[in-house]
Amino acid sequence: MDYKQLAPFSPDFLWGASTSAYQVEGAWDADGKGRSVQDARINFPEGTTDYKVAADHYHRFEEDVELFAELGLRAYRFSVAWTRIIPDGDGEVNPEGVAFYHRLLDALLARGIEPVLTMYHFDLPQALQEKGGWSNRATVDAFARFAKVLFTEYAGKVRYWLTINEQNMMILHGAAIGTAGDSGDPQRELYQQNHHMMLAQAEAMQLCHELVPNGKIGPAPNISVVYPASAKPEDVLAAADYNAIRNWLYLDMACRGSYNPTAWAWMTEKGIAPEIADGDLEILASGRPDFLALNYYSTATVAAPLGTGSDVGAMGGDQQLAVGEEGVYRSVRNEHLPVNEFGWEIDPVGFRSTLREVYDRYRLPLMVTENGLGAFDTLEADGTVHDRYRIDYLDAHIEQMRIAVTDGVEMLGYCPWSAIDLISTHQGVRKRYGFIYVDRDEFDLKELKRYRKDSFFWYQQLIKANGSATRD
Ligand code: BGP
Repeated sequence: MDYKQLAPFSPDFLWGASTSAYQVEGAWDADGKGRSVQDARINFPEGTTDYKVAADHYHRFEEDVELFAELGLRAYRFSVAWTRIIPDGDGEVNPEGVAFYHRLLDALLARGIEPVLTMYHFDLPQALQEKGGWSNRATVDAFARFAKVLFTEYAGKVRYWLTINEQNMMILHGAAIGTAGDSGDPQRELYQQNHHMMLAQAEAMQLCHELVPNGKIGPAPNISVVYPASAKPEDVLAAADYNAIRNWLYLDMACRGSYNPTAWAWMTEKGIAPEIADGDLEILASGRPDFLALNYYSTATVAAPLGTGSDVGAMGGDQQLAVGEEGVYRSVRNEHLPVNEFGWEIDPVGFRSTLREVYDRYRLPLMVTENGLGAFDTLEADGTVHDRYRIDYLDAHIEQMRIAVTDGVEMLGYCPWSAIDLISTHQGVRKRYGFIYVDRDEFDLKELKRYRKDSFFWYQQLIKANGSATRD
């Protein structure tokens, strides 16, 4: 549908930007912090850095928050490192870790920036991992306890809470993100982990409503609509199946407290359905989100599977590249879409479709907590960074989000990835996303000086105009 005129963004729309603890903070063992699975990780791709120093935000957060304020951010989405708060995951609380996030929150609030706090973003305490991680049901209790500490400490300072970042990607790409266990049946193990994370999330949502007056909480999966490769009925069905497995399994559980029937049938067929203990269904039904957060980078396109033993069209193994599955769907390249330097398809219209679809299904306000373009930026001799490609990407997505608002989607805010350069999940520091350039290489830390990119000034203007500068 085309519109003669687009609806405006609401005056209190949360224009923000995002980061996550292990990718930005560094200071991996400072002030009593325990090791997380990301600190313990050894399988970094050749030539890429670990997370020990990252952007050193832990030591430079005041300077960074000052820059965020200059950028005009109305919200900042960040994650708390579980291992700063409870170093071994389920033992003593570390007062220095707790104090760090108080300082960060105070700095944000003093500048009128609304904090959006992710409780857990890929960085499970290594001590819990050694006890079985999410395969061990005790991790559910550990998470609930951690959640209680966060709610009690930060209730007066944080209104918007996110439970688990991209739970669906931790399950779908467990091997790449580091959640896959070492049992002989990784997929079965992953879906048991998924069940445990669902329980943990439901408990956290319930606790938030008890402990945080005016608190709002939601999940933060990576959601994107799945297109059928053609109008062939079998392709359409394959897309519906993958939509259920990739998206609705997670959001149905968060919003409706029950398993998506198609996803459940798929798990049963494959023999990977989780064990459900007495009382689990009640716990799952007891948690309700107040809003839905979602990360969006790209769409996926799939076709009907071919016969046994045939190609499933695996396109790689990271969070945006669908891997096909025999008998279910075949991943295909969408010839209508360009790709970025890392092979991710770029699809702003798919962003509008995704927002509409999610809102139609669940009727809860939406917040975008990631969207952005990873690229190799160049710092010029005069300290400028000309990242027109990033501006184009963000501008096209914001335009489609505005059309989605005109379609009737209730949007709370938009927090692109990322506020400042940080370490990518798979491709080191060279794959940059930030509005602020951090001068370091993979192994040469230089001075970690901050520079404003062209996208910084562009986003600053866009926020000032409440998102309408370039198109009214
Ligand atoms: C999301 C993660 C982020 C971030 C982003 C970009 O899946 O939630 O942590 O890493 O993707 O991905 P990458 O860093 O692999 O380019």
